[in-house]
Amino acid sequence: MRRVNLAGFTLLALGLATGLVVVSCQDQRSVTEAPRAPRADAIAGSATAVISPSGDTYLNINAVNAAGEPTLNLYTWPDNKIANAVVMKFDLASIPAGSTISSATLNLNLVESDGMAEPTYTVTAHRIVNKNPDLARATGYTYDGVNSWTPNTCCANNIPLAQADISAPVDTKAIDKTPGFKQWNVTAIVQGWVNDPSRNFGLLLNSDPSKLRDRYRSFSSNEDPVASHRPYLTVVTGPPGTAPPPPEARLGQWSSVIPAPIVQLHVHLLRDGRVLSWGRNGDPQVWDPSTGTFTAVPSPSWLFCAGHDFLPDGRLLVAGGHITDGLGLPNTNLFDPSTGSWQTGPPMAYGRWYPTNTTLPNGDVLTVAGTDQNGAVVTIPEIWNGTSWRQLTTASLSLEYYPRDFVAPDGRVFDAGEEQPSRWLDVTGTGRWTDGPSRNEPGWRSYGSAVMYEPGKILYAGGGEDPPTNTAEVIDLNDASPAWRYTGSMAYARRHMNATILPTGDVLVTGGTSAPGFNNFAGAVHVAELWNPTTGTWTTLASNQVNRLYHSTSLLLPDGRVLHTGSGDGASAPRELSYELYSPPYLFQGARPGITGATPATVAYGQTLVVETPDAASIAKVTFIRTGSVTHAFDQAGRLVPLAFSPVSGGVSVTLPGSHTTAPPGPYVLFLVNGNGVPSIGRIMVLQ
Ligand SMILES: [Cu+2]
Repeated sequence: MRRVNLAGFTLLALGLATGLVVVSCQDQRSVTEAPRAPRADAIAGSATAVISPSGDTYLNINAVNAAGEPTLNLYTWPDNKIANAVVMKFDLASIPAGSTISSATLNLNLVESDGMAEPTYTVTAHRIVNKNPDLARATGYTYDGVNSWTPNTCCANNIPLAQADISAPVDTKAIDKTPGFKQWNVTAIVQGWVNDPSRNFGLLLNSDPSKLRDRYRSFSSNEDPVASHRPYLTVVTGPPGTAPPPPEARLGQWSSVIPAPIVQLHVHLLRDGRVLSWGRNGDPQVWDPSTGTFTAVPSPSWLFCAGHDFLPDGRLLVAGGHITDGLGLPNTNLFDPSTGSWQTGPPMAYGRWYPTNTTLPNGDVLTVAGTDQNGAVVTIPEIWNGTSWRQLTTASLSLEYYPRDFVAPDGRVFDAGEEQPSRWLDVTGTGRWTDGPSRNEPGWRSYGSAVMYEPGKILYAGGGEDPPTNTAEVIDLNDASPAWRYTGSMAYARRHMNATILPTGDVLVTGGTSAPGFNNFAGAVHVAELWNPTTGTWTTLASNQVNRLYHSTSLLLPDGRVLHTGSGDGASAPRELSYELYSPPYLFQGARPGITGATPATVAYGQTLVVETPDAASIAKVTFIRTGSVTHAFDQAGRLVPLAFSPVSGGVSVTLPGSHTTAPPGPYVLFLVNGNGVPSIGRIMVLQ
C-alpha cells in the first residue's frame, strides 16, 4: 500500500531496536516552482504574499525519503501511534525583516482519506525546534545518519519521528474527508521565523494519535503534477511595528482547564449570579464565578436525570430524578438561591427520568416525558401550580427523552424534537396534542440542541446518530403557517453539543462529536462555532481542550463568558471533573458598555426601567436572556427577548416584556450591547 506498509513495517520495526530518528542532510532538491509573487493587498498598510514550499516531505517509520513523492501523508499505525509526519520548509526572504505578521495560513490540498467511519482526523501544526532537517534526505529512521533527533517513547517501538523536536501545536484542525484545500493558522510560527530567520527549521504536521490504526489523510505535495494542487503559504503582513489585531478578537479565547468536584451535567444560572450544578455522583454544588469556589448543597433525593426550570420567584423546580439507569423518581425538589437550601414538594403522579420542564406563561411549570419507577415511558404530562401537580389526562403521548420544548407566542407549548415531526401541546383543561410541521432533516436530531433565539423563533442545530449532522434548521412560530427551513450548516457535524444564546443574539455551539454511534470520542469536536441569526451563517472559533460529549453542558454567565463543563458520568465515558470558560470575540473588541447604579432584583411586565450607563449613545441593542437551566444538550429555559429602549439623561430607558408568552415569569439577565457588538456585564432581574 502507499503509506505505511504494515507487513513491511512490522519487520522493519523488529530490526530497529536502537534509537531511531529522523534523517537530514543537505537539501539538493530544487524548488519546482518559483514562489508565487507577492502582491499588494487591497487593505492599506498591509500586503499579502503567497509562498510555495522550498521543500516538503513526509516521514514514515522506515529509512525511505519521500521528498520526491506527489503526496504528503499522515497515517496512524498501529493503534494510537503516529506513523507519519509531514515536514515542510518555506523561504521567507520576500517578507521584509521586522514585519508584523497579521496572519499566516498553510493551505494543503486533501486528495485521499481512509474509508473508516470517523468523519474527521485531527491534524496539528507545530514549529520544528532544535533540529534543522534536510528534507531531501529526511526519513523516519535517523536524523543525519549520525546525530539523532531526540528519541522518546511516544511512538511505536520508540521510533521518535522528531516528536521531541517540535513545539506545542499552534493550530489543531479536524480534517474531514471532502477533497480540496484545508487550512491551518500558522501565524505564530511565521512571526517567529520573521523575527529570527536563523530559527526557521520548518514546520511539522502530525498524524492523529487519538485514532485506531489505518486512519489517514493524504495531501498534494510540491511534486503534484497539477500545479494548482500544490501546497502554499499565505502570509499577510502589516507595516513593521504595527500591532496585528489579536486573534482572540476573531476567535475568542478559552481558559485553562479548571478542576470541578463533580461532573457538572445539570447546570443552572441562579438569580444571584452563582451556578448550581449536579452530576450522577456526589453532592450538588453551588459555584461562584467571582471566586471560583464550590459549595456543596446536598439534595433531599437523587437529582440525576431530572427536569428543571425556574419559577416566577427565582427558585428552581426540579422534577423527577434517578433510581437507576432508566428508572425515575416522582420527587419534587425546589432550590432556593436566597437560602442556598432545598425544599421538597408533593411528588408527581409518575416517576420521571429524562423529563423536560417548561415554565408556562402563568408561572406554572409543565413537565413532560421521561421514564417512571418501572422504566415505562410516561405519556401523561403534569403541571406544577406552585403547590401541587395536576395531570393532563387527555394529552397522552409517548415522547422521546428530554423533548426540546418551548412556550410559543400563542401560549401553547411547541415540541421541536428530537423526533422529526414537531407538535403543539395545549395545556388548558386536561390538555391536548396536535400535529405540527415536520423538520426537513430526516430522522431524529437526537442530542442536537435547540434555542428560542428571538421570540417565537427556534434554531435546532446538529443531532442524530448515524451519523450526526452538521445541518441546522429554523422555524418562526409567529408565521401563520410555521414551517422549518434550513439555515447555514455548521463546519462540524455534532451530537451531544450545546447551543447557548449570547448577549448579542448570536448562538454559540460547543462540544459534541461528529462520529457515528451513541457517544463516539473518535469524532470529538473542540472547535466552537457561532451562528448569526441575521445572516444564517456560522463562524468557526477557538478550540477548547477537553473532550466534552454526552453529559456536557454550556451556560451563559452574566459577565458574558460561557461555562463549558461536564461529560461522563454515563455511557462508560471518562468523568470530566473540570470546567473551561470561553470568552467570545466580543470581549476583545474594545471597551464594554458600563451599567452604573443599581438595578432592581424584581421587575414587572411592561415596566419601564432606566438603566444607568455613561455609554447610552453607543447602545445599539438591549437583550433579556432567561437564565439557563441546561442538561443533555438542551437549555430547558433558553430564550432571548430583545427589549425596546431609548437614550435618556444618564442612561437608557428600557421597556420590559409586556407579554407572558414572550417571556414566561422568572429570572433573566439584561445586557446592554453597543454598536461594536460588545455587551455590558449583565444584570439579573426576576420578571414577575
Ligand atoms: Cu444522561
